[in-house]
Formats: sequence, structure tokens, C-alpha cells
Amino acid sequence: MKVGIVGMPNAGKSSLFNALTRAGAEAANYPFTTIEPNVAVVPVQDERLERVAETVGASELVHDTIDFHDIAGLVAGAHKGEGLGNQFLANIRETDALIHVVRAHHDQNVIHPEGRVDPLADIDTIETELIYADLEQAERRVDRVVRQARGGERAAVAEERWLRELIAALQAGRPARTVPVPADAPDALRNLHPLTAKPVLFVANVDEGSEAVPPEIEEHARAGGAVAVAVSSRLEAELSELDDEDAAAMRADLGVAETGLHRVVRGAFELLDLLAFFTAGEAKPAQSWHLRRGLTAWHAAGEIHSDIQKGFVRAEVIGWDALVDAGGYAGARDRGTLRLEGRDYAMRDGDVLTVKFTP
Ligand SMILES: Nc1nc2c(ncn2[C@@H]2O[C@H](COP(=O)(O)OP(=O)(O)O)[C@@H](O)[C@H]2O)c(=O)[nH]1
Ligand SMILES: [Mg+2]
Repeated sequence: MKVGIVGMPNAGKSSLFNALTRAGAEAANYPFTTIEPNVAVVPVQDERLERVAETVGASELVHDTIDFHDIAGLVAGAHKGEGLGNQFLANIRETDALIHVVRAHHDQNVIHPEGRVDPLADIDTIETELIYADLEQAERRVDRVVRQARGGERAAVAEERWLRELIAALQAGRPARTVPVPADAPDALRNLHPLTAKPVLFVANVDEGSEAVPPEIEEHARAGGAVAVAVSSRLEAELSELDDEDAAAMRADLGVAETGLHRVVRGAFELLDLLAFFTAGEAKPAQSWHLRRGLTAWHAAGEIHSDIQKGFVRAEVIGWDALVDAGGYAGARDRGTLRLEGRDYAMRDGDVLTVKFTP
């Protein structure tokens, strides 16, 4: 899962990114060895996985991860090639979702590029750039699709119709997510990758010690079907340099309960409508995975390995808490709580899955 961090210059993107990076680097069983400098691989901490691992006697914990990309260079005029321009816009196209960091703290020592702290105006600047970028891309795409559509290709005709509707919406300042993709042009979205179709998590970068999302940001997020959380990027960056005990003490002093990073990771999960499932066995790693809600055991198998999906025979499934209650797989089998399911079984959040497959 790839998430891009965008926002105005000086909004607090890199501070948040640095805090996330350190959280990732400190986590045990870090599954990746190479990291690009602007990519933070952050584990999704999940107590349920720890309980499951204890219960079955797993060898180690392997947490699911989210990749966060620090994307600099989004300034007014980026779509025209100002700042890092279109090159950087290409970077965000490949992400599954965006974190939009909005400055909401009032530290006068931090210069604002427009000389004033106005979260809604900043949001508007960034959203306008994303809309312009999509507009340009859509206009280029429609020129190509028109030719195919003239040849009578059905999908191309449908795609052209969608693109024209999309262009009109973008010109009116509406994001791509408000324009439904027709069923007869299934690849239209993938052909374009519009930035404004991606789900957005707003991170209000608030004053230290504050935990509330400013109401205007909350309202803006809600109106657009987005999620908002409040974090102090600087505080999180500072806390991530302390050891756990000192960091907890400082949080207690400030009256900040949950780690801001945790809020961001959870927000991303919620935003993408994901569920978590687990695999675990004795003397084997206990691992957490994610899957879009509504997908099946067969899809889950594909997350684990394409060979396991290809050879899928059946799945053994149990809720994590039922497995813990039964003290392990053997106990669960005795109680009849370990179920056999077929490939179409709709996975539930917290399921522990064992796929039987023919190699
Ligand atoms: N007071 C305060 N300063 C912050 C906060 N977040 C970032 N800053 C400062 O703002 C400046 C720009 O932050 P940075 O993360 O580099 O912003 P970016 O341009 O969006 O990557 C730095 O000097 C940070 O220390 C915050 O939550 N509170
Ligand atoms: Mg930066």
C-alpha cells in the first residue's frame, strides 16, 4: 500500500515523514532492506497479531506495512511545470491514497509561503493544483481515445464519454471522484490515474499539545467524503527521537494520549476501507496482511503468494479471538470453531487464515 504525502511548502510534510521513518526503522522484523530516501515503510501495529502469535507459538511477528512517500514540490503553478512540476505529479499518480498535510499551528517562527496561516486557503491551493494536473492529463487522453472511438471500439466510446464528463467536472472545480466510471469502460480509471480520484486523509498539523482537528478542516474533509486527523508534526518528529519511556512521559505531560503516528496509520487504513487478516503457525512467523473489505479468501491467498492463490483448494478460517479462546488450532478444531471455507468466502476483519493449496 502506497500513500503519498502532499501539502504546501513548510506545512510539515517532512517532519511527519521523518517521524514515520524512525517509527519504521525501530520496528522489529523490518521486512524491507532497501528504502529510498523519500519512502518510509511503516508497520501497522496490531495487538491482535501479538495475541495470535503467543497462542500458536509463532517464531516471530511480521507486521503489515504502509509505504509513505514524501512528495515535495507541490506549489501553486506546479501543473505548469513550476517547482518540480509535472515530474513530481507523476510520482503521486502511482499512490493508492494521499495524505494532505495542512498547517494549522501558529508558530510565528515558521514562515508561511503566502505569509498567513489559513488552512482552507492552503487546502484550496493544493486541490486546485491537483485538479489542473488531472485536467491536463484528461485532455491529452481524450485526444487519443477519440481516434479509437471513431473506429467504433465500444470501450473507447464509453471512455470518451466519461472523459468529456470528467473534463467538464474538473473545469467546474470538482474532483474526479465525483464522476462515476461507466461499467462499459472498466479500464478508464486505470488509463488516467486521476489524482483527484484518490482517497485523501487530511492531517491537520496543529499546535503542540492539541489533539483536535480544527472545525473548518473537519468540515471540509467530511463534505468531500474524506477523513481528518490532528497531529503535531514537530512534536512527533521530536518524540520519535526519544526512547519509548521518555516519549510516553512527555506525552503524558502534554496530555496527548495516542501517538499521532498511530492516528495517521489507522486513518490510512480506514480511508482505504481495508480489513486486516492474519496467518500464523507454530514455529512459523505470525504475519498481518490487509485486504479491501468485501474481497474473498481467494483474494487473500493472492496477497500471501500468487502460487498459493493459483493452487487454492480450501481455506481454514477462524476469528482471532476464537483462536485465542481455544488456546490454539487443536483446541479450535475440537470446539468446531475452525471452519473450512471455499474460495468465495468473504474475509472478515481479524480472521486467521490457513490456505490449503496444491503446489
Ligand atoms: N511549531 C511547529 N513547527 C513545525 C511543525 N511542523 C513543522 N514545523 C516546522 O516547520 C518547518 C517546515 O517543516 P517541514 O516538515 O520541513 O515542512 P515541509 O516543507 O512541508 O516538508 C520546519 O522548521 C519545522 O520544524 C509543528 O507542528 N509545529
Ligand atoms: Mg519537505
